[in-house]
Amino acid sequence: MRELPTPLSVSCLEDLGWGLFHDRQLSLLPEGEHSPARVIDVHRSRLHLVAPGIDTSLPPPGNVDNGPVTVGDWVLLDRSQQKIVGLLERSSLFRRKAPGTGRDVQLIAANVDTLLIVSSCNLDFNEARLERYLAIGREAQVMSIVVLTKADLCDDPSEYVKRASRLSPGLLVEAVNALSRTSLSCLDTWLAKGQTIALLGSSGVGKSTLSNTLRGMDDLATQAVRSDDDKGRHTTTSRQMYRLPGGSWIVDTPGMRELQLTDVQTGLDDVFAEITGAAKECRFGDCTHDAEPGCAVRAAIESGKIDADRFSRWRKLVREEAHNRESIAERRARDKSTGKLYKKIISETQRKKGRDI
Ligand SMILES: Nc1nc2c(ncn2[C@@H]2O[C@H](COP(=O)(O)OP(=O)(O)OP(=O)(O)O)[C@@H](O)[C@H]2O)c(=O)[nH]1
Ligand SMILES: [Mg+2]
Ligand SMILES: [Zn+2]
Repeated sequence: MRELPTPLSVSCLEDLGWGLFHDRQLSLLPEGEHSPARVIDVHRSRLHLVAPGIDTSLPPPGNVDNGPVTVGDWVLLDRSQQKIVGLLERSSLFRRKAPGTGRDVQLIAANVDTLLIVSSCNLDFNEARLERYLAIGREAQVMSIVVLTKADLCDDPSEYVKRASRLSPGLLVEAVNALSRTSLSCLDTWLAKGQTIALLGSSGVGKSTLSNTLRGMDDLATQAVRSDDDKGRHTTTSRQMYRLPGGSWIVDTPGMRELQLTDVQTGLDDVFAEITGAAKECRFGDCTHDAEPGCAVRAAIESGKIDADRFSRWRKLVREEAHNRESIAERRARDKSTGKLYKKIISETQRKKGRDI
């Protein structure tokens, strides 16, 4: 078994981010039969679970990578605390199509309050990639902040901030030096006790560096990026939650090589609101915005109200998302086991209480 770090002691569930949303679900279950615990580490074949008086590592129900449980999840343990018997509904969930050609969905993190989309003020910076992360954050309805690291290595970070700010109205963008705690004080508002923040971004942007600085420790492995293209070396390999000094939690994740979207229609509509808004004014409801008469989107591009590059990126994402969603739905129809664990606890609840969750 993998060696666990020093046991985490939490005095109450609230210390772990437990709140009304999950409490309501628990209140529908028979008292004393299940105890909730939070998944703070997903690593190969084990889930690390923590709750008051519990710090344990158990095998997940099903396959870890594409399985039904992810970091940040609240699971229910049986009375002996030896087995996971249920999964609580999530207040938020990030997911993507699993890398490669398969039709699996990979869950990234659950029950997150704030998403930090991390990129750097260097060659990593890429609008199209940021829009992908933003769509995931908006779909999950969590506050998303773009954090641009390595501002200390850049002559004019404000150029990057400007470019990122244009990606969504009102988007909060912070340029920081991830090695300096003072520079990260702009994030303090999101770090209140019991809050969970997650870091997403490509390899080498400084997610683990930022976690280390916020924790006031430097035990998470970090590695210099390649000098020719600023790409990272995929140093972090597991998704793990760490407690910060003020009592919030940070989820560090491995850098993503590929972020294929699925099930984020609303998120895309939201990130590209100026395009979806204009599309409502097109003469034909099914306008493809190619050559139809009365196309309000093309008119807005011509008048400069909509950026042509953003339109091309939107179109690419909408097609990709629809393709992935459809192929995954087909697969789901064949594989009814997805969501079995959740359904199990719901049906058990309904049977015992005769009520709806
Ligand atoms: N000067 C400076 N260096 C930084 C900053 N952020 C990260 N670095 C450096 O960038 C390199 C990569 O940082 P990591 O924290 O390993 O990046 P990561 O995002 O965790 O990468 P993966 O684990 O591979 O996904 C390290 O050498 C860090 O010291 C920053 O804001 N300023
Ligand atoms: Mg890392
Ligand atoms: Zn149109």
